Amino acid sequence: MIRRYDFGTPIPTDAVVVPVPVGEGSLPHMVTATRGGALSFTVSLGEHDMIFGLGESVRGINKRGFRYRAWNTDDPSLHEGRECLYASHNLLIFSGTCGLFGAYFDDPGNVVFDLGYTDSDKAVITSPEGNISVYLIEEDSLKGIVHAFRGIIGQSYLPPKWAFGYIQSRWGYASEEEIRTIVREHRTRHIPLDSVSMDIDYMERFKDFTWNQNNFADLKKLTGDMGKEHIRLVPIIDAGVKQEQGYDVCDEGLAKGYFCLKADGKPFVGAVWPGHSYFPDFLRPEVRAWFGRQYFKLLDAGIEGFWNDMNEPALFYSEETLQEAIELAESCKGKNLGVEECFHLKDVFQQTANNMEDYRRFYHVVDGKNIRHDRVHNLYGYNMTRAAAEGFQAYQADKRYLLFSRSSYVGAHRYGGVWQGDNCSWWSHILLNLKQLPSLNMCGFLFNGADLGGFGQNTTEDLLLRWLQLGVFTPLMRNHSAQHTRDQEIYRFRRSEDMRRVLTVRYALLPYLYSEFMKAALTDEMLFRPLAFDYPADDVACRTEDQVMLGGECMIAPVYEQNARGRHVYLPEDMLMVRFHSAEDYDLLPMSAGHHWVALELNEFPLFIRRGVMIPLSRGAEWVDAVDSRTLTLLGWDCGHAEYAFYDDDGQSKDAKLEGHVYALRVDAPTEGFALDGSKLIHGEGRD
Ligand code: MIG
Repeated sequence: MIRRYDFGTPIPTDAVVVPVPVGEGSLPHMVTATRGGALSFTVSLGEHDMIFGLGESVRGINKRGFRYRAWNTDDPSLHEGRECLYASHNLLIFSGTCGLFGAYFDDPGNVVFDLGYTDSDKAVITSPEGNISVYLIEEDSLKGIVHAFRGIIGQSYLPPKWAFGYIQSRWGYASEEEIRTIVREHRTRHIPLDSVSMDIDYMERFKDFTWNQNNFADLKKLTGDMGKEHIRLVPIIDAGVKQEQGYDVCDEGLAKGYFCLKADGKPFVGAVWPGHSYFPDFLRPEVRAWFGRQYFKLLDAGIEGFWNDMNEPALFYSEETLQEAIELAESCKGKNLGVEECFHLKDVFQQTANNMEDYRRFYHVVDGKNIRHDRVHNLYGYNMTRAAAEGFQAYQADKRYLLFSRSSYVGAHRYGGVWQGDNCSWWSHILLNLKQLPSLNMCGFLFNGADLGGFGQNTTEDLLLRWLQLGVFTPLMRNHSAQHTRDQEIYRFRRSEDMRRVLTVRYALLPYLYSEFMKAALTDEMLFRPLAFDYPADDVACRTEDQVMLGGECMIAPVYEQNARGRHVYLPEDMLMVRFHSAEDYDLLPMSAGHHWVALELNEFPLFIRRGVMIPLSRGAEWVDAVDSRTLTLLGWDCGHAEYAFYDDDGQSKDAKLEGHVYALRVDAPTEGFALDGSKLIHGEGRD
């Protein structure tokens, strides 16, 4: 049961798209209080109560014990002290003596979630101005709460099937030649590959919807040639539009009044990659329609997928903040600065980026009224994504496009996926990646993935290999790294053959992963779940955060420590371990419930399948379109009469549905149109 409780004048966000009845009386489970203009909601916590949710954020799957903040921020250092990352997903799920309920805090401003940080026995959620809708969700299970929440926020975005292929990316690819080389290096070595991302250097001086005429002289020819190699190019689009006379997007946006304005009615200018830039007011439908149409230029050139960046929006500086800093510096000139003053001076220059004063300097138009940016800050990336998706819809209504964004808010999950921002080549970020998967899924973001191998800092061969072993299971599987860091393409490394073998497993599992993804999206379920969701009565499972459930059948447990030759795994029930070396080479080991030390050399990684069910494995391929999803092997233990509900479709039609697309796969009664090979099936304790 879901009820809505409104406080003040909530700002429309379109996060929730299904009408929810208004609750009577006061908000259950929480004490509501006002302080200054702020409004707080307090939940009293029992000692072992757990709190789930918050989508893209740092720390545990159980969010208890820290303070988080909803404030989409471009800061490429995802350390444990960060209160906010690139996205705001304001869902909390409480479980324990405090009750079993979810609460969605729909307020696009700077909401603070103090989850047992100030007072360990209290969760206090504060809305800065008290204009908020709280959706209270009461169901009898954790899964049920998420399912109900997902039911009111609308169906998750469906990517095309090819988007599940491996994507090679790097900030710095600057020419057609370079892209052709990368593709060749993969193809000649038989390293599977479906796409190459194009980062900002493909543009003409960082101008959105342009491409460099010297280095990409004929983009249409390039996409055509790539198409013959079964490769799609995926260009980046940034939020800021370069200020430049004669640049059509700039001129048109100004003429039509589509950019965010300051209080004096002049367009706000902030500096990002193109230098001085304007910021489209994506909150207005007519601006979204206009911006969405700009994508046609690249769609016409054969592009079928994009990533939207810098849409928190990131600001390097504004003239105003920079001027203040310069004035301060000038006032210091010739003075004998004390330590404090000197540090202050440095800070002031640091703080010209993503400065709160700048976010208070410009306005959006919502329902005909001017509204200051900081009050709707977290809606910006969401509506940029929406603009793109609405553009694709207008371009070709029945086709799925790949789209993923850096910044998001609940609601954006209907229009695109996300990537988890600028991580680093650190082992701890493999674990962060893992923990974010179920939390993102709770909030509707099923299509997601982190920069495999790490974005910032220099990767190492073993880190990339281990991270790919997790990436095998994430819907977006993209190797991406920052400029000036060590080369990170698979073929650069001595162990590239081991990495290639990891990718063969991705493509062999693709029919299964796609099937589970689509079923989850079409039925408002999670692809990845905390163990606590599946085994709520098992306290060890509830506290296990370095393993997550995948789909209806599996559990994953990646190795995330350097030099490890295995790891501890907790099995909440009997499971079959598939220890992969490659798609053709794997061991099947039945294991009983309990604690295990699992040996896993650098070129080995596990997938656990519940006893009594099975999953399909294909023969793989070097690109998605070549994967034969009608010739399958079934893997399982003790599941001779089990059935796998296999979803498959053409991979591109927009109106995907379960009806007519689910096939019951059984070993003893093969489904028509499928070639099944039951030879890998294990029955009872034995193996064949
Ligand atoms: O300020 O486009 O997160 O993936 O490579 C950095 C350059 C801008 C941030 C993105 C990253 C991308 C980079 N961008």
